[in-house]
Amino acid sequence: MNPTFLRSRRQTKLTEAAAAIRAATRIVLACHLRPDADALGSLLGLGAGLRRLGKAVTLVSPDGVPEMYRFLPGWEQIVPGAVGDWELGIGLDADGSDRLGSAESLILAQPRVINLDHHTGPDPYGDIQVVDSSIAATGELVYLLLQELEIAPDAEIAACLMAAVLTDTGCFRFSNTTAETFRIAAALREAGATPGAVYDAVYGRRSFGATLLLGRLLTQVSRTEDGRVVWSWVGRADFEACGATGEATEGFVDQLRIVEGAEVAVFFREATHGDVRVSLRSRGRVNVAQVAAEFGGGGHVPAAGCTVEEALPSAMNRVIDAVRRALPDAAALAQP
Ligand SMILES: [Mn+2]
Repeated sequence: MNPTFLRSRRQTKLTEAAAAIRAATRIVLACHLRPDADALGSLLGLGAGLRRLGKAVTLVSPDGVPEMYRFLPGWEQIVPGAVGDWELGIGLDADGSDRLGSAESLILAQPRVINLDHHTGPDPYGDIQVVDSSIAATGELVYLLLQELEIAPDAEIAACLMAAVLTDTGCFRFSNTTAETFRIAAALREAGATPGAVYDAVYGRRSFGATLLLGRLLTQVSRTEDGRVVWSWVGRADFEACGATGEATEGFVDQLRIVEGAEVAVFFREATHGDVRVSLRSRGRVNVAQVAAEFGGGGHVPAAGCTVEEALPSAMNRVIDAVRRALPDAAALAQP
């Protein structure tokens, strides 16, 4: 779809969302499972903005706030679930309402529901769907919505939205980074947010256990004969031996993405229940969101994820097979 059309559709939806917010006094907001900085930053940034409008706001993250994101101002206000009554529910950064986990029924039960998201998934929900896959971060949509509500970001809101935008653009490196992204980032910087503080908190530190685990990732790395697909894994035994937790693997897939010749990088992590979490990254020629969708996951063209309920070796085989099939000239290579 052409960008002008997308922008005008987005503007219509933002106006509708702002009207619904103005009409409500009690509002519940929730972000997706296994939250990232875009989910939590959007939750906190929008929550702080709505409070400035005098709204009573409840902020829900079904999986809580991981240690690494506890630099976000106001994170202590986030609860894993809530009971009460509200007039409006807002889901953030969730590719389908099921991504809200235990907060799904809470959000969908509200008299009016806004869905604020930038994923490509085919599963929209809510009365007002502010969904624009051309935008880099849900945090940008929150910024635009606050503008619509005539709220200029203060230092707290700016810090939260900067975290959202900086991380979902890979520090402004990904192809989703637009001129508009920089205009929004400039406004956030003007309001007091510093990209360096976000970088230090999210990427600039690694625990000793995570460092040992990274060593395992690097020694267990493999690639296809042509080098176009690079993957590695860490199993439960690795976590135990290194004294590391699931959070330690943040950014691991990027260590695979930077291998020379890699078009697609895949990181497999054996979770405590025995299922396998898969992170996929692409240099852009392969749509890894489509690969992830084959396994019930989702994401964006360059970055996606899924969970495979199988033993690690068979999960790895199946996903790498699917990636091979998704390579642009896979059909030509298959010719005898
Ligand atoms: Mn996002």
